[in-house]
Amino acid sequence: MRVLLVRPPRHDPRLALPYGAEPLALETVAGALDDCDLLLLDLQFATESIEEALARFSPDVVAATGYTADAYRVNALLRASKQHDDRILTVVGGHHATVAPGSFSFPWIDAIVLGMGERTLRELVQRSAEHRPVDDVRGLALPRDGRLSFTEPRPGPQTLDDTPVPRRDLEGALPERYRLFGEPFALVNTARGCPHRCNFCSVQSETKGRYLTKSAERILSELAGIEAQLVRFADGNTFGDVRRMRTLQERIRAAGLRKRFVFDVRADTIVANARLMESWRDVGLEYVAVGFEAVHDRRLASLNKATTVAENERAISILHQNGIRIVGQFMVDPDFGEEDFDGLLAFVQRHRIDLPKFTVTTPLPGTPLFRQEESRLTTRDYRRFDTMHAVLPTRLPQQSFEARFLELYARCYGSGAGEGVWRLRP
Ligand code: B12
Ligand code: SF4
Repeated sequence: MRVLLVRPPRHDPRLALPYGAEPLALETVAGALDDCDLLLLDLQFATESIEEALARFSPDVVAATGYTADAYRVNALLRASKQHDDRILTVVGGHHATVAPGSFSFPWIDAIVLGMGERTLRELVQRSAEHRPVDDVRGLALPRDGRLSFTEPRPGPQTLDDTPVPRRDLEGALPERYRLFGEPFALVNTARGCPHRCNFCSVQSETKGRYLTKSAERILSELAGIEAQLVRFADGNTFGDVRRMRTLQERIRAAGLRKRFVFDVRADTIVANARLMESWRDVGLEYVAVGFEAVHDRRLASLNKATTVAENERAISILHQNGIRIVGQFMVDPDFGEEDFDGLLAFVQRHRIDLPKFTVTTPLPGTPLFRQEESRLTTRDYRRFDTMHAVLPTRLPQQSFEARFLELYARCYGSGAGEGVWRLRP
């Protein structure tokens, strides 16, 4: 069977990320498609069009991924695939497909995969090879006659140790384009879901509230097979199980594995495990991404973040003391006034956050915040749900809000920012 795996292009040039990350979700599902001919079309970087790839590769299956802001483009890609040849089985999976399958309820889509897609996609491809219907494959939403019908839910795994090792060798991969801070890097997924319940975060919905992990042994063997020196753990929350991370640090040290790491860690976890941060620094931890989110306790409480500004500040000083660089994530609320923008910028500068990242608070489908704010949304155009645009009413006039948002990046990085830092265009 011939399977074309597609990642859509970036939808908005404003989201000019400082690097491109490998399409880990597609590499992961590809790991379960042992005896298939696979072609990756990574439209974030590829110059070939979907039409060209379809003509060149003649796939039996086209399988696409995407976030919420990508839904429109994923639909266009699968529509083009169906138009090219209506015998192609068209499949969509990923985060948005899981939390908002209705976005893909169109006749040109045969199957919407809900949740972790390795086993489901494998079964879909097998069915297609045997010319059998897919209607009873577990874990699907099926667009039928303008409505969605759902198959029996697929029970999730108990551990991630049984998941396939991602295929980083796919034809069509563009490793030279996957760079972080200007250098080649690899993404390694070690955990899914999260034990916390921040109301803006959709990570919990991917595992129905459970926290699933790979063991230290499994992570170590995956790391050993990776060429890049720099590794970013691609988890919502890498340190949800601190004991696991202690064991992994010890194993890495004992094995003498020399890599440099980027992790996401919560501020309260850093504060409670300052010595562990130091130990990780000694085995290569260089950057920690922290969701500080806000500079007022009142606001942190309204996000259900379960951290305080004092904890954020303590975490910052622990990271500074250990020489670990900080990727600090902050949410810009549509309700921000001039004084809030000033206060946020002052906090970032005062605390010498190395790489601040600002996003506009966005009620993403599948989150408690979405359910809470749905009636106030100013648009349902998911292209704007990229966390770079306001989709709720702004207190400042919309244009002033946008200008002040962009100014945060300009003030932190200057206008001549190049590869390695965030660039944002108006
Ligand atoms: C690592 C990460 C990043 C990395 C790398 C992303 C990448 N691979 O390109 C970086 C830092 C670059 C990043 C950037 C962004 N991210 Co991000 N990111 C994540 C994170 C933490 C892990 C994603 C990951 O790689 N997981 C590991 C893989 C293996 O799992 P997976 O993607 O879930 O895929 C599985 C299933 O979804 C399914 N599946 C997925 N695709 C497909 C396709 C098919 C055909 C099938 C069958 C199945 C399937 O099967 C896979 C294997 O089980 C998630 C949170 C999370 N825990 O998911 C957020 C998350 C995905 N990111 C999010 C967002 C919003 C963004 C940004 C828009 C933020 C911003 N404004 O900068 C950008 C967009 C980047 C872009 N357009 O490319 C949101 C998406 C929410 C949404 N509904 O859209 C998430 C969920 C976090 C959140 N805020 O809730 N991100
Ligand atoms: S924002 Fe981070 S800590 Fe909060 S629920 Fe999401 S992954 Fe967990």
